[in-house]
Amino acid sequence: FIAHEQKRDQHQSSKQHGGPTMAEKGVKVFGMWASPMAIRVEWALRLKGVGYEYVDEDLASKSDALLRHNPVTKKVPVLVHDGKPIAESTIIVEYIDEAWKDGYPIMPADPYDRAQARFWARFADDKVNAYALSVQ
Ligand SMILES: N[C@@H](CCC(=O)N[C@@H](CS)C(=O)NCC(=O)O)C(=O)O
Repeated sequence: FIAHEQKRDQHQSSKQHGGPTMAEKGVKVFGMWASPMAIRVEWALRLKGVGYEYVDEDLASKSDALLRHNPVTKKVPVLVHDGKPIAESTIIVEYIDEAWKDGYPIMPADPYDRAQARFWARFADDKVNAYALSVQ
């Protein structure tokens, strides 16, 4: 099964970014090149200097691995860390910030500033979603 998944991932144009260390070994991002939400996750990993494997999904024909890791919304991005999947870009970014605490801080330290950061992230998402609906 693992061999099959590796083959499938290679087929889905999987690339390694950055130099992996012990803790980063199992970091994988399922994204789509034009997805701002997936790019958000890649930026967070790059800010932290975390090496990761990237799997570019064809959203018209999603991989079994994506559907298995995110059976609820079936959307990208999905971060898989040591075999454990996380969906939703803002939740993933906060996870990355907490999991790699020693790297570049992404969220502000102050609770009020954190609330503001979450407000603007959601505001931007709502705008992107409204635009996406209007062009469908
Ligand atoms: N709220 C989600 C939105 C993710 C999202 O909309 N992903 C799109 C690509 S930008 C997707 O996977 N679309 C495929 C589908 O809806 O089936 C997040 O922030 O992660």
